[in-house]
Amino acid sequence: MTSDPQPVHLSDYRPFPFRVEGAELTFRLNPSATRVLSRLHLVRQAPGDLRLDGERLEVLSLSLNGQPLSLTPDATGLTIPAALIPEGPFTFEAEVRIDPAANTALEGLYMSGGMYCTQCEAEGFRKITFYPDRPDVMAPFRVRIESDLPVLLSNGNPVAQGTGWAEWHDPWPKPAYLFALVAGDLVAHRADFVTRSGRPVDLAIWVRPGDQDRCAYAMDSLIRSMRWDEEVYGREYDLDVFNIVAVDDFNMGAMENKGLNIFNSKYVLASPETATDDDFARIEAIIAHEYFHNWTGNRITCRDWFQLCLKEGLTVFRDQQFSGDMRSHAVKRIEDVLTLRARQFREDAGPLAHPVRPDSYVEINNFYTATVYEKGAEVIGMLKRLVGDEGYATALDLYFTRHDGEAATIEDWLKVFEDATGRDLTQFARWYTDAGTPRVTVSDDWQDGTYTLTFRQETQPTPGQPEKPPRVIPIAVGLLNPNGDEIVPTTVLEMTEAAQSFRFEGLAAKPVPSILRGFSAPVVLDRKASPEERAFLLAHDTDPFNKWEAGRALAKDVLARMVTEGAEPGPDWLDALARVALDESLDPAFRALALRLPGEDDMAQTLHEAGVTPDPQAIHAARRRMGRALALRLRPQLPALFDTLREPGPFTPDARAAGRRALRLAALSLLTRLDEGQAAASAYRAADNMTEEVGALACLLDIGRGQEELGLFQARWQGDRNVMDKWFALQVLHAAPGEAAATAERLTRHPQFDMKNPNRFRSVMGALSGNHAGFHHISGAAYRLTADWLIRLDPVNPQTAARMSTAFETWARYDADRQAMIRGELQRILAAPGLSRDLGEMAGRMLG
Ligand code: 0A1
Ligand code: ZN
Repeated sequence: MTSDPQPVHLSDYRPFPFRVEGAELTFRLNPSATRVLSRLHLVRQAPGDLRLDGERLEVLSLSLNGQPLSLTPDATGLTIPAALIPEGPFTFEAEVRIDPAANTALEGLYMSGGMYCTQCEAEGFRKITFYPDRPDVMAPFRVRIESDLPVLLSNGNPVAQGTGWAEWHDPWPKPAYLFALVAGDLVAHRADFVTRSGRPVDLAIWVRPGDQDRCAYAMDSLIRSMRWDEEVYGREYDLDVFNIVAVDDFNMGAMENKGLNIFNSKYVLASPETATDDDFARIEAIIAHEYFHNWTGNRITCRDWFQLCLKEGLTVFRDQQFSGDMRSHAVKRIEDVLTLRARQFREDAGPLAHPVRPDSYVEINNFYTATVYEKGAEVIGMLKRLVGDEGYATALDLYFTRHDGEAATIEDWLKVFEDATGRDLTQFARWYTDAGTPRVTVSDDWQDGTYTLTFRQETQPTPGQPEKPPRVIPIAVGLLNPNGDEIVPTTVLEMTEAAQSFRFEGLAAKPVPSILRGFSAPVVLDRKASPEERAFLLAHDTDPFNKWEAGRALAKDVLARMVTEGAEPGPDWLDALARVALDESLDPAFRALALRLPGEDDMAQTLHEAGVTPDPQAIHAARRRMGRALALRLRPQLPALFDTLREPGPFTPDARAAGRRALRLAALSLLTRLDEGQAAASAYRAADNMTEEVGALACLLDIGRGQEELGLFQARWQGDRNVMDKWFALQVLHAAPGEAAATAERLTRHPQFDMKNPNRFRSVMGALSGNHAGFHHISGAAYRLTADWLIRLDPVNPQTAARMSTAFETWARYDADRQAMIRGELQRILAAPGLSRDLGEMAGRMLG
């Protein structure tokens, strides 16, 4: 680490003083000594030196217009003084040597299982060659790859190839972060696509030999995504080929490199035997996400990394719309809100809170967060609600025509909406610049046929932002009659003040309000409703999200009282939930979601916000009692629920079948609390798909059984990296609180544990922090183990170490002992010699 890395500020943005008219790259691949020749055609746009980024490059030669340059790069790049640069167009050439085999950080050019691949977002290209590695410098690329490996891929269209070489040309100007190269012994799963204007596109998914029969679902998802983007957004694909490559060692989910998406193999490879329903759904979503980036990210990119949400928020929003269209909008919305609350609300409430568009960072890789992605998507959802579907469609058309080929900002994005709809979005822009989750408190009043809803909004201070002016909040509301009929259909109330009332007149009886339908804004809704009212909405609300939300709120009230008062669940909640669980007119996927108990981490946050210090062990114990009470209530129906939902015929991954399996497994999980695992043990043996295999195993592990099944699982899946990740994760996730750290520690000594593989590392250490009561066990063992491994991983893969450190972001919720232990571990991390900028920034921010 260079001492005390300096933050980068949005306000310091300056355009690059040169244009890159073309980049020509030649790669002579060699595992430990790859030579990269680059020829950049440049033109001056404004006065100044030419500064090129470059890190860990061994310089072989540098020249300008053919004249050797005797310049020495510093640790972060190379400066060519203005005096050496001619007036007109000129050519800069560099030859450098890099070592892909030693690149365990998985940024730049690296090796994974014998293949070469790249990851350049955000700032990996500078580890490949000297270049203005910033998203607002866009250029067409020509690439020549020289290697004995049979498959040589880069961005754009293939130009020519021969024995030991291939050439690619990408005609679309792009920033360096979208550059990609792959070389390996790979096989393709192929398909054809014809765009609606008649362009034929060769589609290929490249995998290791033996994996080609697990690509069909990803390919099908790709084709559906391409068609959907044409139909819904009017966006067509723009090259002759579209390639996807699956790699085992990858820091994130996938990457949208132009024409050559690179994926973590777990988000490509799937068969019924190896992938769960959740895996299938995630593959569909991520394939779509990366494909959609072709327009929202690639054709229109970000001016600088502060604008990351411009491409990510919009692309997440689009992939969520797509999944909703492919599956069920109601179920998708509930799942998305569950994720938002679990990850983004948690982030927004702690020391890592930052705006959707941050205004400073030390390491940009630390800002690929739930706030930028998921809250970024929520902000677009609100915008769409405020301007309406038509306004949204007009604004997007304008966005694509106005900014195609450009590197844009959030200001550009909002201006498009203002111009297309005539709306003033000054106040709305706060959603991008202000961190924190608003809390909206509701009270109501009923008088002479007039029903009044009064809302108050308040946002707690976040790091660096003490003041929180009110935001515009679209609150979708419907009103129901006491008999369950809807008397006021969904209406969007626009809250713009700190406190504001809305009146509904001419009503015959006091209505029951359904507030924040569809989760119309990412806020915490604070409404003290009676259990009867919640049960009423659970039974009658016509808005599926709020119907589910009513059940969830009821469950959280029950669980909170169990934790704080030692109460037991009463018949009101049990009966209301049982009615939904057994209602065959409802979608099984919805019923399964209704049966899911509130998460322990979520409960801890809710208690903390209510002024109660959460005791992780007490929450865990209460949640188990809650599950058992529900199981007892449903006892007579559980076996039938489990059996009749069995899918006849072969496995299909569609939403209908997945929903039936989800409900079946919810029933199995309850049954397991009553029969000591008998049903789960036989379900495990009868399972013919991974969803049920993993589902049954999880049930057994939850009650401290499943050792024999773990052995069977291991024997069967030994040779499959992606499936074995599940084996590692399950044991830690479902370990008893007092055993979680020891289980994780034991697994780190397993011969198949490999910290260099991010998926494997996450399957142990990520699972440990996902086991709430285990992670926060009062012994502090999990804290210590996590910190030990972050310190060990940091020099190998700082990016993944930094991401995993968010396990500690919630320290301020807990009691003094736990706080001291966590802070102690964060201080220990901060004191580690040679700490990376990535992990250093995270630990520093968490300590405050
Ligand atoms: N842009 C990708 C995610 C991604 C981001 C950063 C990476 O390395 C630091 C890798 C991938 C996406 O949104 O899918
Ligand atoms: Zn993305």
